[in-house]
Amino acid sequence: MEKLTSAQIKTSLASVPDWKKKGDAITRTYEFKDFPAAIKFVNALAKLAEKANHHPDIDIRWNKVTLVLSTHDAGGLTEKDFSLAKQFDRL
Ligand code: H2B
Repeated sequence: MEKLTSAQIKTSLASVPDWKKKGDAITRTYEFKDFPAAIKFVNALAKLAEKANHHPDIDIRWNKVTLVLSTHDAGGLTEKDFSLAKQFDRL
């Protein structure tokens, strides 16, 4: 998978407005009503991540879940990161 150019990253970021670029990755924090709701979300996203064989870094803090996506194999952001971010936003 090819690394995206900075122009491509700019365009892709516009399609996931709640995600922010942080170095070679994109990140978003989701907030839920409580811990069980946050865990339910994590379980659902884990299925999508496994299906795509692309796995976010996950930080869980009570009702907040922060995801970080990057394509380590490519050394930067690829279409895979944005594809998965979109899928997570639809959960
Ligand atoms: N997830 C993410 N986020 N980036 C990767 O580069 C990646 C991955 N690589 N999941 C996959 C697994 C790779 O290690 C396996 C061997 O396909």
